[in-house]
Amino acid sequence: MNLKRTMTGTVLALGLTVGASSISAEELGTQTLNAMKSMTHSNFQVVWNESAGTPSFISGKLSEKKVSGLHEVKQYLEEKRNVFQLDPDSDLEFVKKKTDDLGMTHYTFKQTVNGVPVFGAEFTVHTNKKDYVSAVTGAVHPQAANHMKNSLTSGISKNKAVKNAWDSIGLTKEQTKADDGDNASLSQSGVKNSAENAEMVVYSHNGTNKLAYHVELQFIYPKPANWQIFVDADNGSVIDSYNAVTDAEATKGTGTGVLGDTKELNTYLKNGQYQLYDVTNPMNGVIETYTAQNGSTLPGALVTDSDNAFTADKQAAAVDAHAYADKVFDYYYTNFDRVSYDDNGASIRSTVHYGNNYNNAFWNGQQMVYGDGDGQTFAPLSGALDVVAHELTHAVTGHSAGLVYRNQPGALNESMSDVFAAFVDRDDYLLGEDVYTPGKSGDALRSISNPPAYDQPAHMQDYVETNQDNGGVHINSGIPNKAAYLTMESIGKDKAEKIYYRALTVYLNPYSNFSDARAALLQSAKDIYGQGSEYDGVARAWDQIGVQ
Ligand code: D38
Ligand code: ZN
Ligand code: CA
Repeated sequence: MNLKRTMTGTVLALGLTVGASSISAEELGTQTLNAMKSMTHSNFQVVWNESAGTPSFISGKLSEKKVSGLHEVKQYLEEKRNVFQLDPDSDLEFVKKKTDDLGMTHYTFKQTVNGVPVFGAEFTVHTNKKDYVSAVTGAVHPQAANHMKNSLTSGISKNKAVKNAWDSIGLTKEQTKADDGDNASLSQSGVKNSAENAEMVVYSHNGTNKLAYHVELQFIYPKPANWQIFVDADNGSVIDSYNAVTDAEATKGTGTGVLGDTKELNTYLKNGQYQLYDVTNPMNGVIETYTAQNGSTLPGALVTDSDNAFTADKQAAAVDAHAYADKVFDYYYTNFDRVSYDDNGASIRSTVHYGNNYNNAFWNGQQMVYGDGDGQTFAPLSGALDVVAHELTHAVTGHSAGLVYRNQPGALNESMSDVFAAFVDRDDYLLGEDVYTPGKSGDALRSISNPPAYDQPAHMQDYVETNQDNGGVHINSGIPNKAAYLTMESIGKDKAEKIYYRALTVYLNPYSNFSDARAALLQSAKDIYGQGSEYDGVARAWDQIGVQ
């Protein structure tokens, strides 16, 4: 990187001579700077290119007399050779002269070394309408001349350079012509599907100057590219290369989930790899899915695939984490206009393959994390939509009610995650049935319709006082879970979810207890539906579990 320094000078008259042989940028800079001070005009501005040891932009009154026409511009440069470090006869090739509508004239040159252009080294002298030099701009590499004068012999042919360039991107010109002729609009426009181009240049890169072929490889198939490749003219190696068509776009892939089902995935093509990176949702961030690399460091590595078909067994957990995170995003967005868990479009990140046979999943305050399960008790936990909904709802709760994760507020927090899991995975009241005990059917981790079947209380008289599990947050959640189930049965899930979402985001707070939850839900029912059957349904549900 070129560090730049800007300075403003009021100048003294000083005489100075500059040696011409090979010197460092720093020495050159000091010499040039001193020489610049000898330009006897006040109030000039300089942008300094430290690595080249030359100014890249000087403006001010830069000539003591009129400079008009190419001949006088060259004379001027000759006179100021100690500043610009260039011999206008041997180092510069005139490119064009243009006078603009302000009456200023711009003389553009390119720097050459023995007639070979220095890549990107354009140099312009600007004169004002009175023909005084008002600016000199451009990036020149005076050291290119110093370093290269004796090494301008090319070891390889242009054809060999082009071949090495194709090799370096792993394609042949034939492969990029695959669709030539098929595309009517392209062939009509005279634009070729595939073009190659090579020119010999002096290339300044990382502080060295080398004779190189600047090879351009431009094509549409197999994907759009504009490769800029610099091949060492001496030994044929690639000095530098980049693709000026940014190789990244939203794509649609497919995948096989934990239960063997096939699904569409929103993916992203970057540098030839498809990523589980979904940019299609109306959010600021993205939905992105990682794999833990060594057990438990988070987030791990973004999951990628070379052909956009995520069908390998080891990809299944990531496929479901990715697809289900999107489903849950859609649930909150379409039903409640909520844009991600923070309602501000935050990225939704998941990591799968966490730990070793880890029989759990969690929200860590920043992202979702899923174990693979041990294969007996659990299949990979992201394989269940309701588990994903449960975890992401912890994030929603954290950014809304903020229920603290202990005792009654903690049990309400847990309950909200189970209840929204039953709204998202809509056709049962069970949690985790799709991944719990893959060898056994009909069981689950919890049930909001029948908490006691899973060792949870379903009535306030069975509330468990314990120091375990943050005061039994996964135990006592059975009580508000049962109330939610009774509400759903009474008024339907469509109405119940509106009431629950409003209570969670409007009326509950970090220290709300079960009675506060009852009051918050009743208030929400009243706000939305008035004091009718919906309100009564909520009231009867909480009556039945013994919370007033
Ligand atoms: C049952 C069995 C073994 C382990 C577990 C449960 C067994 O039957 O042998 C562990 N476990 C899993 C869960 N609860 N305990 C269920 C998950 C749900 C979402 C799938 C769960 N996880 C907690 C949560 O999200 O609230 O509820 C996270 C716990 C965090 C642990 N540090
Ligand atoms: Zn939970
Ligand atoms: Ca379920």
